[in-house]
Amino acid sequence: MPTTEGLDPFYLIVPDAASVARFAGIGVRTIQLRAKGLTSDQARREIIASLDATVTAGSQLIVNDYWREALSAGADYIHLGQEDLADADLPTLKAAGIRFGISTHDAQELAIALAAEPDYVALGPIYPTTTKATGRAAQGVARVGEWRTKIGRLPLVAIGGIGLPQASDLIAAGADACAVVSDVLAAASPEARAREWLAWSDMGSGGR
Ligand code: TZP
Ligand code: MG
Repeated sequence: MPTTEGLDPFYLIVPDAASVARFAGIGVRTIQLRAKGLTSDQARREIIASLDATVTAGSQLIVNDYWREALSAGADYIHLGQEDLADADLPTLKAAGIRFGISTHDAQELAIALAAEPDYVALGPIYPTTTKATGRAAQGVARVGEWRTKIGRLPLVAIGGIGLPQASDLIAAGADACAVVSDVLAAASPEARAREWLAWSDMGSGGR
């Protein structure tokens, strides 16, 4: 399925380079490396290994958090939380041609994100999730439509508690992609579940 600004409707988030390689190897096209608690050296190694895997597979890697290491390792797409924005050197990242997405949870964060001129905006948590303690109530599907209206044509990534049964509704509501952790990683067969998501994406992700 054609991607929106490099994003596949199925946007998988994984915790390490081994997982990036595992899912790039079965054809997942958009993969975020969301590794926590690494030293700078560890992060750089994880990013380089992830890039090796995704470049080989022709997948898009998006690196969460470690923007300095992503820059030095040659990554071309990063994801920044609101807490990362103050620290990130956006002019340097932009000058290096690195694209970036930004997390948002409310209208104020959206305004901050839009001012940074990101390549996508993420909205979450759409549904309750135990994967990340966001401290936020679930946004619900209607919020996706609200964000779509507010951000115009900018790609929108929905995240948080999303399973394949909900995905088409989110696309219909205005999301371009569904970012997913546990629906895939906690499945009895993560590879089989990822293939189901890929089939959904290949079929037009809900007919949009
Ligand atoms: N940011 C907002 S919710 C979330 C992140 C990283 C976790 C999404 O995980 P899951 O398991 O798909 O709910
Ligand atoms: Mg972060």
